[in-house]
Amino acid sequence: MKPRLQSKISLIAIALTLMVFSAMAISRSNFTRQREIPLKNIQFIDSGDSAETIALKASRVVPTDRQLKWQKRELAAFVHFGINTFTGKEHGDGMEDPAIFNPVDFDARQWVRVFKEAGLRLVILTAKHHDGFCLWPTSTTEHSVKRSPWRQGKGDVVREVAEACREEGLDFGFYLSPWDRHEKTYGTPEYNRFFQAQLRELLTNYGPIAEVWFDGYCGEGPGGRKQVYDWNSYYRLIRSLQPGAVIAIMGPDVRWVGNESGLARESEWSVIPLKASEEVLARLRASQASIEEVFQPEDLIGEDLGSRRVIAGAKALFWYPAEVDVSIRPGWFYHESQNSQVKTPEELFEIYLKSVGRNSVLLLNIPADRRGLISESDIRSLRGWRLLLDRSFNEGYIPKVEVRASSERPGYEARHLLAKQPEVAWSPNTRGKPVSVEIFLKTETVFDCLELGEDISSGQRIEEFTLEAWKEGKWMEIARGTTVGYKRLLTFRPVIAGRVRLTILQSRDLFYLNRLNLYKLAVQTGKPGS
Ligand code: FUL
Repeated sequence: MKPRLQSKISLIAIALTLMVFSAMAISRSNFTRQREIPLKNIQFIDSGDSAETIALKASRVVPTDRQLKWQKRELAAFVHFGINTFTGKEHGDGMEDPAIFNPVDFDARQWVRVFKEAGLRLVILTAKHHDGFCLWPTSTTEHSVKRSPWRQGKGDVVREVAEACREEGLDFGFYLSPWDRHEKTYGTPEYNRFFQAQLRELLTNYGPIAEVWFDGYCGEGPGGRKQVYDWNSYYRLIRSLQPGAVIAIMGPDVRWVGNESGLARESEWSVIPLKASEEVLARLRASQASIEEVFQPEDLIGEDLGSRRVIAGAKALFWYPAEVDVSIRPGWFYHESQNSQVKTPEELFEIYLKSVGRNSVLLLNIPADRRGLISESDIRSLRGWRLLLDRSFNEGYIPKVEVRASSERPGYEARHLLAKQPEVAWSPNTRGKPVSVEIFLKTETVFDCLELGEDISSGQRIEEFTLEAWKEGKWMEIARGTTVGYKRLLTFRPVIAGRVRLTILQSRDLFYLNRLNLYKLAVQTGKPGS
C-alpha cells in the first residue's frame, strides 16, 4: 500500500472512531438526561422535545398525596338529599318553603353503617343543591334547615353525617352547588363572596374534609342572570383551610369521567395535557403561580384524553384522574316511584368492573328517603353487590405458585407478584421491547378475570398488554388491553389453564406492576374482554 493511501485510511479510521465515540457519548447523555427527569405532578414540554421524550415526561407525572389517597379508596358514596327529596323533583327552583323539609326518622349512622358494609370509604353529601337550600344552619342565608320543622330548626345534617363518618372510620366530603336558584345576589360579583362564605363554614366547622365536589352546571339565577364563578378564589380557600381535600369535577385534582352511566374508558389515562395559555404555563413553570391559582375547569368528554397522539400536542402534562359518578336509581334524588328501578347487584357489579376496573374511582349515589334513611330496596342491592364482590375477588381468587419474568430489576423481582397485593412491584430492566411474566397456578383452574395494577406513585406507564394461556402445547391469547393505571380488570370467557403469560407490549418507560391476579367471578359478565 502506498504511504499516502495508508495515511488516508488511518485518518478515515480515526474519524470513524471519533464519530462512534461521540455518538455513544450523546446517546449516553440522552439516557442520563431522561433518567434525570424527576417525578412531578406537572411536567412541561419543550418545543424541541421528541415524541420519545414526551412519552418519558408523561411517565414521570405522578399524583399528589391527596390524589393518591383518593384513588386508593376506590369506592365512595354520594348522597343526594335535600328539598327535592320532599318535592319529588330533581331540580328545585329555589322557591320551595323550608317548612317541607322534615325527615322525621333521620339517622346518619344508619346511612354510614350501610355504606361501610358495602365497602364504600368516603361519603359526599349534597350540602346545597341548585335550589339553594342549605343542609346546615348557615349564617349566609335564611334558606336552610334553620327554618324547617326538623329538630325544631336546631338540626344540622352536615354535622350529623360528618360525625357518623368519623365514628365509623369513613372519610367525609361535600357537594356544594355553585348554581344557586334561591340566592338574590346570584349573577353578581357579590355572589362569589357569598359562595366563599358558605365554603368557609363547611371547611372550618366539620372536621377533616376529604373531597369538595363542584358541579359544572351554571344555570340562570334571578332575572335570568348568569354567574361568572371565581373558581380560583374557591380553590385557594379550600387549599388554605383543608389542604388534604381533593377538588373534584370543576377543580384541579379529579376530573369528571364524562358520563353519568358508570362507564370509564377502555383506555383511561390519569396523565393528560394541561391546557392553559403560554403566559400561565410560563408562570407555573417559574413557580410564580400554583395550579389552584390558574386552573380553569372544563368538561373532558372525548374518547381519547391521553394517548401518545394526544400528548404529542401538549405544552404541559398533569395528573388528572377520572371519577365515575352514577346513581343507584334513575334519579339523583329519592323518589318512591323509582323503588322498583334500583340497580340490581349484577348491574352494580358491571359498573364496578367498568369504573374501578378501568383506573377510576366509583362515586355511587345512594339517596336518602323522606324519612331520612337509606331505603330498604337500596340496602338490598348494596348487600347483594357486596356479596358478589366478595365471592368474586376473595373466594374467586386463584392462587399462584410460581412466577418467571423475561426481565427484572434487582429489588423489583417478579416473585413479588405471587402475593395478592404485593408491597413491592415488578419492574423490568430492559426498555423499548416487550417483556413478559409467566404465572404457574396451583392446579389447572377455571378463571375469567384478570386484575392488573401499577404502582402509580411512580406514574402510569403501561400502554399495551396481552394475556395468554398455555393450552394444548401452545400459547393462546385470551385478553388484550391498553392502559392499566391504579387498577385494571379485564373479563373474558372462562378459560381452563394452569399457566398464563402476561406480556407488556408497550410502555412509556420501565413500568412498576404491583398487581397481577386471576379470578373466577361470581357473575357471568357475558361479554369477553370488557
Ligand atoms: C348534575 C346535577 O344537575 C344533578 O342534579 C346531580 O347533582 C349531578 C351529580 O350533577 O350536574
